[in-house]
Amino acid sequence: METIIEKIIPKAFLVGVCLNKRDLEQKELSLDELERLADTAGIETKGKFIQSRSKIEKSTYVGKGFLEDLKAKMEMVQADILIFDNELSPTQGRNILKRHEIEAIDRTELILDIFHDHARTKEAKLEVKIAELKYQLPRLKKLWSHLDRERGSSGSAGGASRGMGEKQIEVDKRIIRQEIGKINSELTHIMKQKITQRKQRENVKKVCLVGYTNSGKSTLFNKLTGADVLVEDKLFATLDSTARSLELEKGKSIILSDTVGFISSLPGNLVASFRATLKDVNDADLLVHIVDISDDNCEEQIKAVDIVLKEIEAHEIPSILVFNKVDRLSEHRVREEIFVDKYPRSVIISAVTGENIEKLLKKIDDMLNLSSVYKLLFPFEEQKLLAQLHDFGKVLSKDFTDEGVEVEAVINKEDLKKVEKYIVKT
Ligand SMILES: Nc1nc2c(ncn2[C@@H]2O[C@H](COP(=O)(O)OP(=O)(O)OP(=O)(O)O)[C@@H](O)[C@H]2O)c(=O)[nH]1
Ligand SMILES: [Mg+2]
Repeated sequence: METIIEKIIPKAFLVGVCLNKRDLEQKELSLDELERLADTAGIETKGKFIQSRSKIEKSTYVGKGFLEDLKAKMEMVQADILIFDNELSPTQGRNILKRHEIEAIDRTELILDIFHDHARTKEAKLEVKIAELKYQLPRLKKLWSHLDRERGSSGSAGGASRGMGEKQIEVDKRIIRQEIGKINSELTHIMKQKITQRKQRENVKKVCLVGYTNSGKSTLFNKLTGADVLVEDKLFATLDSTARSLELEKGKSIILSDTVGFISSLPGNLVASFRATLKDVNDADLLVHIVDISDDNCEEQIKAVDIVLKEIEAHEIPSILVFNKVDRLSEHRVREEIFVDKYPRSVIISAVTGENIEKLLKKIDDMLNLSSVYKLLFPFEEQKLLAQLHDFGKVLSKDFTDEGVEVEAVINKEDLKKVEKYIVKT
């Protein structure tokens, strides 16, 4: 007899909070992104709600009445979970379940779930495991509180009245910490091996593709190197790093890497756990920052990527801004015209049609050969030139002193003549 296995797709309501009316549009875009995350994780979105309020409700994040109302609506469409577009504290998650009988998860848990499913290499799997364990640590209570209830314990800490659940939590916490320690040493071992491999190709310049998830990094990587890294219209298709040699011109090769994409409000733990995978970013001589120009939120995405680059201390590496998917803009390409003016140092390409790829390769070559870091001292009356430097160079630091403004910046040789007289000899 044939058995039909019905795949049960979890159904969810998505919830965001808006504390300031001016942020409403941004919150809506963020909820749309959460819906894409849910879809990637195999969860169907049944409704999206934003609650406007003046401050966060400490115990349940959103208000009691709002939760009751949501619960009724969820029952009507048989939605099983509530996904919050922000990080819920362990207590808030617990309270929502206990007081309203609603299973609530947050953005972080959803991202962790996707990372869990998409990790392919041993390194990425270990990194995801660490992030999961760190996420679990403060939330263990949820799993064991039933022990206290069953034994009628008051659950108060200390002495003989201490509940079974509480003891179990401590044991578990110790086990989890030991596990994290073990995985960390395994990762250190893998990283050491990688360093040895890298030393052998030290004299080759390294270029790394970075950018928001789904911006087209892997598509460009495959196009340039002939590799077949997985490309998907889903978030976080790539979770590991791949490196390939690429010939810029005859006899002149670089190493190009494709790596995991970033997203706004990327959980700190996750970034910290991905040190080994993100090592390709830190080791690069040049970063190629890919942006999806067809996404209405792309300027916010640039900012989100810059925040993560700063977090992993890669913000001082010279970079090229590349707007991708220009083929998706409508006929008049108004946004392209605006961005050419607004980001004059950027390159606008299509990784699919190949438009402007040659121009990008030339730019990569120029940047690798020609840019270096310079120390400059600008007299106060040269403010205009200093403002221009922000445009044609990459300002790393700025210090106001008695003599003028001390600046450290990455400057292309072509532009150097504009500020040459202010270079400080070291
Ligand atoms: N129209 C168009 N689509 C593109 C272009 N580049 C990438 N895409 C599509 O965008 C989606 C995401 O592409 P990927 O290359 O997987 O993006 P990614 O930046 O590697 O994404 P993650 O690995 O998930 O961070 C896929 O459906 C691609 O086919 C482009 O230039 N034009
Ligand atoms: Mg990718």
